Amino acid sequence: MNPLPSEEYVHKCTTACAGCTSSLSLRYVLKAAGPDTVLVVPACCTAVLQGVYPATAMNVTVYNIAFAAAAATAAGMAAAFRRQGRSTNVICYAGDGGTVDIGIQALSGALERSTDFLYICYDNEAYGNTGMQRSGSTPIGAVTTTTPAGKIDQKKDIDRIVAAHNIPYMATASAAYPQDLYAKVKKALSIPGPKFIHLLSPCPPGWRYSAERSVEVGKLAVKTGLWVLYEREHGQLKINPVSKTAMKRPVPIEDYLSVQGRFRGISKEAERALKASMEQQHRRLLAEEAGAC
Ligand SMILES: Cc1ncc(C[n+]2csc(CCOP(=O)(O)OP(=O)(O)O)c2C)c(N)n1
Ligand code: SF4
Ligand SMILES: [Mg+2]
Repeated sequence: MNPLPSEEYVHKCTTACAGCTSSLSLRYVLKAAGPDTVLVVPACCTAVLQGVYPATAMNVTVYNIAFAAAAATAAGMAAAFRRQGRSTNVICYAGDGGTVDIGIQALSGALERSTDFLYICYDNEAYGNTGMQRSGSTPIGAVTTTTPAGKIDQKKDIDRIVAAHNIPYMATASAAYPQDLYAKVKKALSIPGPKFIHLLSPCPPGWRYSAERSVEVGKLAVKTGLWVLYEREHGQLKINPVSKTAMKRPVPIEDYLSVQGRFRGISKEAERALKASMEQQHRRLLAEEAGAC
């Protein structure tokens, strides 16, 4: 296993909560992207944890933009850079609320117009920055400040929505698997056109577990099969070996749910629905990988 580059583009002075995997993921993303990168960040925790100039924690250019406009902004920026003959990476780093709900229109437009950029959705499964309200990406059964009895709707499947745009590269990843995340960002940035990476980002205060367990929670998400690591390159799906193993011999999902306070008291019905949609996703992905659909 090769060590990741020692260069740091996210300094230690972020204002992120202890154990924040959104900021940890960003650290790996920028190690892969390098200094010739502009980050486009809508309203979200990242817009706060980056700090305020001149005391910013970021060592690349960051463009903060209104919630709904990240992908539209990135599209204009990428077009301007390419017109100037510059290969600067344009990366949107947006939360799940800013992606699956509020920014979805701009995202769809940018994907459809073959924008040469990478869109990363870090998914802490709620509107974290404003106190953990439910988003379209919150899983069924999870308690948030606006779903005190547990969310009654299923998580929106943004990956299938993105896949319907037939973009050249998309992947799922997790900071609990840094080498994999790094390699996927590198690959994405080597491919022209629109790319999308969906990161599961465990969030200690929102998910209600203690900060030192973040990597363990990220690994449990994968080992239970609830978060499947894969990539789809020019329509060819490849599931990571760790997720293949999880599909065959999963760790019980109760092990993932029981370490998080947001699932305390989850109903049997919601747990069954969570399991059923996971199994359906596995069948769909395995069939696609085998070329059966
Ligand atoms: C148009 C608009 N509505 C609401 C807000 C308030 N707001 C700022 S960040 C945020 C939550 C963003 O959630 P998400 O995109 O999931 O990112 P996270 O905070 O979880 O990192 C909200 C509701 C805003 N800035 N602009
Ligand atoms: S609320 Fe969650 S995502 Fe936001 S900074 Fe804290 S740990 Fe990170
Ligand atoms: Mg969020």
